[in-house]
Amino acid sequence: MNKYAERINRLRAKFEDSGIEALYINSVANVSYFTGKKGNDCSLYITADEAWIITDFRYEELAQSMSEWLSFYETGAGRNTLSFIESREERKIGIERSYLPLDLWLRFTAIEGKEFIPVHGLVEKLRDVKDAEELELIARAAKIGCETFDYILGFIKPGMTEKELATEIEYQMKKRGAEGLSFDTIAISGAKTSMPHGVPSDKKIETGDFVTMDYGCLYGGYCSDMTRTVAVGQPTQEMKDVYNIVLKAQLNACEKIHAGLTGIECDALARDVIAEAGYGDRFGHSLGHGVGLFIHEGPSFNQRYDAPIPADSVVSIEPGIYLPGKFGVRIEDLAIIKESGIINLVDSKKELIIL
Ligand SMILES: [Mn+2]
Repeated sequence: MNKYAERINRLRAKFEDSGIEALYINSVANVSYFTGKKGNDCSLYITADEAWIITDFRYEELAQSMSEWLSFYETGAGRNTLSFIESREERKIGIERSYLPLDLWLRFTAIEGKEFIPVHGLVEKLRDVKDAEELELIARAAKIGCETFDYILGFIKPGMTEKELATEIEYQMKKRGAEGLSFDTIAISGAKTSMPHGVPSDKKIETGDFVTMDYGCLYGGYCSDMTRTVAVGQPTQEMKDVYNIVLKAQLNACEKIHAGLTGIECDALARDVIAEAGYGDRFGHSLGHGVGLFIHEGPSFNQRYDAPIPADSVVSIEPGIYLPGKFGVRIEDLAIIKESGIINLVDSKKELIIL
């Protein structure tokens, strides 16, 4: 049995607890998880003993290449998702509450004799734990990010704009084999670094600025994510002090996180260091998020995630301190979580770099 069929079986094992006889899957990442291909314009329908891919003529060959584990329902000429669902015997059909378009929900629920049950996180929970091949793809994506950082240190110069820097980061990742970006590149400077998700603009990088770069790429469909903050020219004492607090928090988390701790406990490993230094209210986001087919998935390091973090999940470790009107610092690595600790996929230098 191939790994996609195995994944489908693991999903089926959850049907009974969810009170469903079938699951309709239309989120691109979740379709990708069961097909191994980018799941655009395709949806899946999984029952206890059948698995269908629903798509049109353009994807005929692709769908047929999956015939080992997926039957193909070709849409077009009066056949569509609705007619497929109508033709099915299952009565209790799960839909992905976070992804089903409202339009489809309205059409589905107009079908008589069926009950549509919104489910949440069934596939996502499976995706939290990565297999060896997935870990390899994420590691490769992360390595492209690290190599790009090495290159970009020699590229940053006062007078260039944030947009120029962001564009170069993206070009360098693609040149190194990335097939795309895992999210819009953040490259911001000076006072703008106090905005955790600031957008690159025509602002020029100036001597004395912090520059924060938060970026990642796609490789084999999987995401990477990393952040570094560097100084261009001599930073002030306050900039150095704040940087070193974030660094201390980040290192403490990297050293002590392991599978089995809850997301709350992991988050506290960094948050407590920042709070003790007096900046607790200036670290307003979570410590980390899962990364995989999506840039933000499970599990999470935050102040609410009270479940144990599973081994072989991949999570970012990214504390920050943000001082409005002045500057911000964030340092982010990406780690495979193991029982014994983490495997850090980002090996770029973390001590303050002054260019
Ligand atoms: Mn991140």
